[in-house]
Amino acid sequence: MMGDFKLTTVEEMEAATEKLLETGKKVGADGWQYRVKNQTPHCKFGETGICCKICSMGPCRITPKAPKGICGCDAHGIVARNYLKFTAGGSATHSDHGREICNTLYHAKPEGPYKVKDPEKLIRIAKEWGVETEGKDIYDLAHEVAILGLSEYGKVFGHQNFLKRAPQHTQEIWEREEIAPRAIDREVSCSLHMTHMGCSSKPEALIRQSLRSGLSDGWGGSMAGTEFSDVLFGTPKPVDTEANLGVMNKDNVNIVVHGHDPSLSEMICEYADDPEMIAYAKSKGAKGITVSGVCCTSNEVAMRRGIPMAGNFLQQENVVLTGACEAIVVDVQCIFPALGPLSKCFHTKFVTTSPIAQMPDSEFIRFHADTAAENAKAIVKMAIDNFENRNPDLVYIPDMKQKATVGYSVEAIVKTLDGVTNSQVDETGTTKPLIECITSGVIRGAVAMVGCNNPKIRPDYAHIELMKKLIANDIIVVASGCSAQAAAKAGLMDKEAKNLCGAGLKRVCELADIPPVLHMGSCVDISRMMILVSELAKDSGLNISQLPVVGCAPEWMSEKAVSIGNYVVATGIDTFLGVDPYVSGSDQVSKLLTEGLRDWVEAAYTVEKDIEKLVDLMIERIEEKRTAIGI
Ligand code: XCC
Repeated sequence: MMGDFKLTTVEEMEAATEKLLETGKKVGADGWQYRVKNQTPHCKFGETGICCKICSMGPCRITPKAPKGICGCDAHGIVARNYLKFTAGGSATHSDHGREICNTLYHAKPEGPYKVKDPEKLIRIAKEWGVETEGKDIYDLAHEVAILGLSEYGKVFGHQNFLKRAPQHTQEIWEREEIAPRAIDREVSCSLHMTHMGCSSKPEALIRQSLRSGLSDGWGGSMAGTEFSDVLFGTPKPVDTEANLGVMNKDNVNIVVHGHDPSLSEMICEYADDPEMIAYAKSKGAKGITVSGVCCTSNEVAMRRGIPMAGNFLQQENVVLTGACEAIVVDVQCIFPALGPLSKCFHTKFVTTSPIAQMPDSEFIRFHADTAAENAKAIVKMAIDNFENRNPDLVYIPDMKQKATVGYSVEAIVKTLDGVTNSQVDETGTTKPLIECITSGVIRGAVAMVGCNNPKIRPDYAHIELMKKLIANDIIVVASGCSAQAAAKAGLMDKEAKNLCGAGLKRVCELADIPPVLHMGSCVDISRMMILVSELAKDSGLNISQLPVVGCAPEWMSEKAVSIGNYVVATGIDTFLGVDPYVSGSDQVSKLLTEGLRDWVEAAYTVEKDIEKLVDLMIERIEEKRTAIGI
């Protein structure tokens, strides 16, 4: 019996967007849907990666008549150089986010606003890094570990600390292939050095560095971001929440948090919950305050606090178009500059808070760890004061939301799946019960669904359709970023979605009381997935590349996604993309990424724009891996 459970379809979401765009027309608002039309068709040189503008002799563009740039670089060198620059951009971005979290940890104090919420995890990391923990005050320890974390960025000698978490075999590959990242910042600098005019133009060298720069993100900056966010704000545990635009409440002051760094959103949530603030909101005619989120900052607060998710990347303009958003408060990354002018068409305050992401038509309230409490209070108050400026004639919140259970950190997954196998309950907290489910074939394998939306792909459609087919084939899905939000909006994180699974996965969902798509967090939290596969490999005695596990980013768009792709592949996991990373202009680079990498790191990319084919290729790959290990 499926009871009342019904997925929200992409068609229904599109109909809601259409209606919101109607409101937009009334007030003269722009939208990405219109801008895409103006930008299409895209420049073929850019799209295939054969435009070079790294020096001022150009720009040089490769054509049959002009097969080389002025310096003599051919299409392969140009494409590979652009690919490395793209990766370095993503790596820098994730890693700088991680640095900010280390900095927040450094500012943690017993009296707040930032406290240590998971001291056990802090102690675990400290021991792992060889720090004496005995008899030490937890805040002294936090400061010591924070400084060590920050030092990873400029480490003078050796490799990053977290690499030791990988299985021995993986570490040996990284050593052998000379892709073990050194200092986190060094890999980004080195990448930009290599792509400077007159340095590398050999695809192999540039792609090798792309892997190393990616690894410095996934096993360095992103991992620091995840781990120290857990220390500060708590390691996620399963929690119920809701997703899609219907989580906004027309009777309440609506504050939408958007971006990536939980240091800001955690404080906003804290103050929006303050009885004094709620009373103030009531004094202004509202019934209360609703905080909801967009993009990864939403994933962060959903995972830890159950804060509802208003939407993902391509839904960010929709929250303003509801006419019921008092403030959209952003920190860094994936924020449309369009939000400034759009907010001006409504009463919405567009509040930027980071020197890293400053935009026209926004109110800039500089957020700092030292003044976080007063900054957050000021923002919440500003939103409340803005409630009376709302134009009721423009308010339309689509009645569309789904229940979701989120919060599946590795710790939570291990704990939750512990009771699944009735043969033995593993008391030691290993991944063995999960391995048992996979070896017995109850679960065929796992897919890590990650990444963004991209107008090149019908938004959310690829995420949702792929996941539906995977779970129907008894493949469990772990998801993060905007992919996770697509799943939640559709209803795939409702435990009732077990009814869409094959018999094996359905049984596991019932026994463990989990949804078939597990929300593992934001995009920096793909580092959690790296830990999970490492543990699976260690506990099963297999190499990561032998596990029936693949990664997939069907609608990716950002530089960060390419950095992620590189570290996922370099960790030994085949990765499937639905959008080409601007490399089709070089058969050599394309071949290297889709085949050659396998000789280096035992995994490679598959790029397939046909979503049906993409999912079938993943299922095929998982079955091949099962056969290869004899299960
Ligand atoms: Fe951004 Fe992280 Fe992509 Fe979503 S998935 S569009 S990068 S928010 Ni990270």
